[in-house]
Amino acid sequence: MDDHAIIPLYHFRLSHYFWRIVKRALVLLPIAAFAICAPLANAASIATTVTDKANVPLDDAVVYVTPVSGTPSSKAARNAQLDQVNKEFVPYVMAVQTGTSVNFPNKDNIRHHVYSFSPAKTFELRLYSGTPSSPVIFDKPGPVVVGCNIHDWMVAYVYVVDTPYFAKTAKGSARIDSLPDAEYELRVWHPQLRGAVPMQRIRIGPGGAAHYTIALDIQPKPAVRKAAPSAESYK
Ligand SMILES: [Cu+2]
Repeated sequence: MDDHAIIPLYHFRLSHYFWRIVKRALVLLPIAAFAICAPLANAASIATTVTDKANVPLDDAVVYVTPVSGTPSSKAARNAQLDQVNKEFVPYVMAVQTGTSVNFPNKDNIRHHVYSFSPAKTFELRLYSGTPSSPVIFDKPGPVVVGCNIHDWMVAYVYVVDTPYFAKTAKGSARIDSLPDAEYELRVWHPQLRGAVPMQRIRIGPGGAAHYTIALDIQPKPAVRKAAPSAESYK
């Protein structure tokens, strides 16, 4: 054991109290000017930066917040699609709210056989072209690893969350808007995350805009996703 072992798996840093105050002042100025005709918007947003332990910004991290009490009043879109293009799933990671129907259109001119053995959703779409007539309904929260029986390298992740408030990082950044004032649990998941999903309680106030930096302990992404040339014969 080296002394890195005592560092927690993750840490959160509320880094911009200052900006929060400045932004609030900037937001309140025009609102104050128009207070007679417009009520104060009762929603806030959070911005996050997600990196690995070496501070490299990460793609494909799912950031989500769940109210500590009560049920969210809004709902995310209840339909989504996970394409197959050039013998890859697109996108590689997709976050959806519990109850979302997902279509799996095959945009290649060969057949795919899509399946998952994950506890959150076990399903199989047997060898098909085009779009299967019935979507797959993701009705339990958790990670769902999706594969193709024909093309072993094809992999995608559907991450199912019990909240409408989620976003996926691009170049380390993700932002969640329209958050009602409340106390939330902020979590971050990534396909290569080691160990448990980190969680931090946060408090969102009216018109607030907070920024969080999260460093995840992730393992290296599998290097090979494309097929070896010989696998091309399995068309
Ligand atoms: Cu396939």
